[in-house]
Amino acid sequence: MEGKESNIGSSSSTPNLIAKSKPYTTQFQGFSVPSEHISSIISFQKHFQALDDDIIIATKPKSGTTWLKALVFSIVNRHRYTLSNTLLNFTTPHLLVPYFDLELYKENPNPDLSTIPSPRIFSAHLPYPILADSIKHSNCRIIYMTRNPFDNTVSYWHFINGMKNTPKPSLEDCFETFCRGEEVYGPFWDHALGYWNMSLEKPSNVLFLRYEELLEDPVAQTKRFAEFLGFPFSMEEEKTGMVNQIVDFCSFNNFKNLEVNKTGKTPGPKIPSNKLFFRSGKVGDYVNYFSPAAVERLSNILKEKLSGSGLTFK
Ligand code: PAP
Repeated sequence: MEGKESNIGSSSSTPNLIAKSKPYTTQFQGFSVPSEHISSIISFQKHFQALDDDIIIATKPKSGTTWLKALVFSIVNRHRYTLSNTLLNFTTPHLLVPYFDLELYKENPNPDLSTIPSPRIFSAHLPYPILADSIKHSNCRIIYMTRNPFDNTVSYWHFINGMKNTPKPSLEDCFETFCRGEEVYGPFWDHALGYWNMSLEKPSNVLFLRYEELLEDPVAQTKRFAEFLGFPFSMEEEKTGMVNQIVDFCSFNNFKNLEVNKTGKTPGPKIPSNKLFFRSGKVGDYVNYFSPAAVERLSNILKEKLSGSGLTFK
C-alpha cells in the first residue's frame, strides 16, 4: 500500500480495530500482548534456561529487528561463513534468530534448545519485565533497538495491513492506540524504559540503541555490537574491510534484494512474503503521514512518560 492519503491531524474518534477486535491483544503483566502468544510466553517464562553466552535481540515490532538480526548473525558467525556462503543468503534472519514466543515455545512448551550451537542467538518483542527470570539472572547479552515512535507507527501500519488474517486498522486507529499505550507490545514508553533502565544498571549486559543511530553510522555501531558481544574485530579484520563488508551486505538495498528476501516466505499463514519486512528503510518518513498537530500531541505524551529518565527521541 502506498498510503500517503492518511495525514492525521487532530485526535480522531475512529473506532480502534486493534483494541476492539478482541482477542488480538490482551493485557498481560502490564503490556498489550498478542493474545495468541500468551501461552507460549508463559511456557518461555517457566522453562527457558539462559546460558551466559546467549545473545538476545530485543525490539518492539518494526524497529529494525530484521536488520539487527542480520548484523548480529553476521558478526558472530563471521569465522564460520563468508558473506558469499552465509546462511543469510538462503534463509530469512527471522528463522536464523528465532523468537521465543512467536516460534520456539509456540508448538512445544518446553523445547530442547541445548543442541543450538553456541552462542545461541534468540529474539523477543517482549518487554524486559516479561523476559524469563533466567535471562535476568544470567550474564547473557541483550541488544535492544528502539525507533522514533512516528516512523515506528507508520511502519507497523503498513506491515499489519500487508499481513494475512490480522485486523486491518487505519493509520488513525494505529495512532490512537499508540497514544493510549495499547498498541501491540505497548506501551511504547514502558517497553523502551525497561531496557533503557537496565542498560544503565547493567551496561555490560544490556546495550540500548536507536534505529536512527544505526542508520547514521552503521560501521561504528557494528563495531560496538561486536565489542559488546565479545566478538571484537581484530586490527587485521578492520584493515581488510570486514566491518564494511558486513555493513554493506546487511544494508537495506543489498539485503532486501537477496532472493530469499524478495521472493522467499517465512513459514506460517500470516506473512505472505519476506519482502513485507522491507519497505522504505528511512528515517523521518512519518512527515508524509502525520500533521504537525499529531506530532506535537504524541511528543507531549512521550515527554511526560519519559520525564526524568534521560531517554530521548529526536
Ligand atoms: P519486524 O518487527 O516485523 O521484524 P522490523 O524488521 O523490526 O520488523 O522492522 C521493519 C522496518 O525495518 C521497516 O521499516 P519501514 O517500514 O519504515 O521501511 C523496514 O524497511 C526496515 N528495515 C528492514 N531491513 C532494513 C535494513 N537492512 N536497513 C534498514 N532498515 C531496514
